[in-house]
Amino acid sequence: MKTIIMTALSTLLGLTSLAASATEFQPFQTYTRPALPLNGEWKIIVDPYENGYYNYRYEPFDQMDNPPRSAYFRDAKPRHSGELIEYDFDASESLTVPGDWNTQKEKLYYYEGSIWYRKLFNAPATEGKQRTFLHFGAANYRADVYLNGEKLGHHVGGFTPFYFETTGKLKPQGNSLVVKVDNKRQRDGVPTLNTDWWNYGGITRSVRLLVTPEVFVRDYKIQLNDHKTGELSGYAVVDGAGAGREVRLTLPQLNIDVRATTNAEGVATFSARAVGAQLWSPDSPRMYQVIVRTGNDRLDDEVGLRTIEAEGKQLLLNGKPIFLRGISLHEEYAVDGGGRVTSVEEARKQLQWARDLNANFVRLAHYPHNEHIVRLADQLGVMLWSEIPVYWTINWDSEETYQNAQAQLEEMIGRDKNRASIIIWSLANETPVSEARNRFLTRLADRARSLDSSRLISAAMEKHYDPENPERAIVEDPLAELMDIVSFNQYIGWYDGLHEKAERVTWHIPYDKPVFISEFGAGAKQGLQGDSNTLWTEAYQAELYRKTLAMLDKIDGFVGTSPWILADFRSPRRTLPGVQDDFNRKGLLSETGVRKEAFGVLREYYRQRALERVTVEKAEQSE
Ligand code: GCB
Repeated sequence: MKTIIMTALSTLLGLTSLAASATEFQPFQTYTRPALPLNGEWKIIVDPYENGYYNYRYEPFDQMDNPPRSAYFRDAKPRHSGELIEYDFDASESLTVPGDWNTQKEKLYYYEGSIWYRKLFNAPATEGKQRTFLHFGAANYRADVYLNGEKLGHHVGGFTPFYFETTGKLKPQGNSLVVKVDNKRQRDGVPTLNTDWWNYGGITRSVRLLVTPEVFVRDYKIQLNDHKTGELSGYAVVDGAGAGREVRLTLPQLNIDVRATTNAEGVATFSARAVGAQLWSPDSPRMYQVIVRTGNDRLDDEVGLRTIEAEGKQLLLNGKPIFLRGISLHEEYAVDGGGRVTSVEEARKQLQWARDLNANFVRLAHYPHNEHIVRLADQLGVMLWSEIPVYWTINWDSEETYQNAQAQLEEMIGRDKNRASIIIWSLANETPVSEARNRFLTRLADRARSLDSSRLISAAMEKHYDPENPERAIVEDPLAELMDIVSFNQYIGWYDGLHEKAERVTWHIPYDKPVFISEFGAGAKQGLQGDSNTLWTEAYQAELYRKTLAMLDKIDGFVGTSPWILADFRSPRRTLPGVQDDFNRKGLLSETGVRKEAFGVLREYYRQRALERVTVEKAEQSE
């Protein structure tokens, strides 16, 4: 991860103990800023041997003082008929950005390796001392970025944003932006070699060029500290300013207009009171306009105000108990044969499917999803769980792996910390208990809390059985002590017996905390009819949902669930011909959005849950 601009937000937040690392990330709120999009057609060269990156002695070109013109990032053309250049972007094929490469060209369906992307563009008009930045929503997994033959830097991690300052580096016309994207899986990577999703490669989210004043609002945070008093606090980070710069925070609909002054690091802190604010909730996702200004720069945004807390075994949204009627989701929209979600429309369709299920909560698994869906969830009133890809068996002993995970956590929180919809940051999924793992996740949990105290921290843990009693399931994990909410995945009836087992199992969960079941499910091929004892039929899956929901209802402190999963999704682990054909079939919908029987089972369960809450609220009001 690239350090582009040095500020010391970590110092402000009292994080001086954090060892300086190459992974420090300085969040940049770009979504609502005008920008020149660099999306659309990019020329590409598929380079499995990394021929454009290494010479024949396997020495990287970009670490040489004068990289030869044979390095692809030089984007060269023969200057005369005797010059040997063995590549040509202009004559090469293309891919669309944003987008995964796997579903754009058949020959790239299983490809794992490097592809070079090239875009030519003219510089936007700038005035005076304006600055420019190249911003990438995400590229999976490693991106090396070059502008006009010069390396800007690199970024590791497939699902989070990164950017580079390009002030003074743009030519008025014909800039060559070259990005080498490499999606080879890495043992020490985050995630590691082994996952249950498709390793979509490419520049999967938008590329944009931003123009800012010399001094501008790079980042801000606003949070509601107390739903009763309306007490708000926050900060703004001004880039290019030292101490003494005035920053103004305005929430016009709440008559909030406060000013603060930056400290030496360019950080200004605010506090205010939102009198009479309507709090954000799924029933009423009220959003308020926010304007952060300094000098001639202005950042516009919209935020919802809400609190989320765990108190004993209860989960409280704005001080009131809430049940999470959830569903898990991968960032994949395969209705049209596609892969990664690339547009607001696709994200909206995913959330619409969740709402059709009467869900009020979505678990964004297993990595940070695109910013569109998070912002739509704010607007639509869908609560979210957002996770980093610390999945299964990553290398707990490697400091580099840790720094990578931490950087992805910082980038996720950095981007989305103002989204009311996100109520839970998840640190990990189904990680095996060990000392090294516990140390790793303890560090991550501390880091997450230091960056954001306005959300809950969790991780999807696992269950085991009482050695004396094979039908007594236990959730005990040192990690649970660190979590605000005890979440775990369980597959009774699929990987663990048949669905009738759910009628007998009892649960022992020895924590005075809310309990959330982050996964359960069964595979079903949409359209496959048969009896409810036959695997892969819709009937089996539906019956598993009935029995599992009845079992979960008996768990003390049960505050919600996000079954696995909304729609069938691609995974190379799922090869069974005629049934799976490269898809994990645990969806309640097929990959094209056709409902299976279990969809109706969960929808009805959630309808009842929603009704119960309304009944309780009515009773409270009449007391
Ligand atoms: C799990 C994982 C999820 C898998 C799912 C399955 O426990 O968290 O990523 O896809 O099981 O279908 O096996």
